[in-house]
Amino acid sequence: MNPIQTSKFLSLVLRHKPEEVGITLDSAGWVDVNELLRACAAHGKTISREQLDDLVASSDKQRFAFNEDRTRIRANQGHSVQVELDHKPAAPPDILYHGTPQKFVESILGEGLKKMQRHHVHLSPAKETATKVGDRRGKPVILRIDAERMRADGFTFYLTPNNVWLVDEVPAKYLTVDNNSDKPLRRA
Ligand code: HQG
Repeated sequence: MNPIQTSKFLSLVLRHKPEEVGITLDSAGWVDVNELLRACAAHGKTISREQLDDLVASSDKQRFAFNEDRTRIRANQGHSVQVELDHKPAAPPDILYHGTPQKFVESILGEGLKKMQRHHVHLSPAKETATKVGDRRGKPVILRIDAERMRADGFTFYLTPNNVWLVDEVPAKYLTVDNNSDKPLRRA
């Protein structure tokens, strides 16, 4: 597996289907590193400890984290299996962004942003990140979230180690379409 395939496979195992390699995650999403690597190898997906270290260190979005003594690993966010990640509540920036494909916008402006299959709605402090997220599934539209007003109204926000802001939902009244959404995405 190349690093992207390895990252995708570990995302599958550590977020969605640990049973794919016959492991279980603990209640906070952690699994013993040796157990994980043994289980992957037993299912034809050999990953060395060195490859894993490189992946955790270099992942563009810091998808995975080791515990302090580096004996356990988990996904930082994005799970569909039940886990308690213990992200700390924090005060968000005044404005956050969410990128979504055009086809979802009407529904979102009607019923708000829902967490769908994930545990939270994912929001970004940077428009560019939101654009990339929306761009995964079609022409992206950027939504602006009045996070300052949501916080004042009692919504709790959580910050992940990879700078994603999480919230249970965003009711429609806090959402507006960003005017510059239709600018083409500049690709590196
Ligand atoms: C949409 C990836 C209709 C929502 C990304 C999104 C991100 C609604 C989709 C991270 C809706 C859910 C999260 C409503 C929300 N009606 N559509 N009421 N409410 N939606 O993948 O935010 O590579 O669960 O706009 O890069 O797209 O996995 O969430 O389009 O960082 O590390 O429903 O996942 O990172 O899709 O992406 P997702 P997301 P990773």
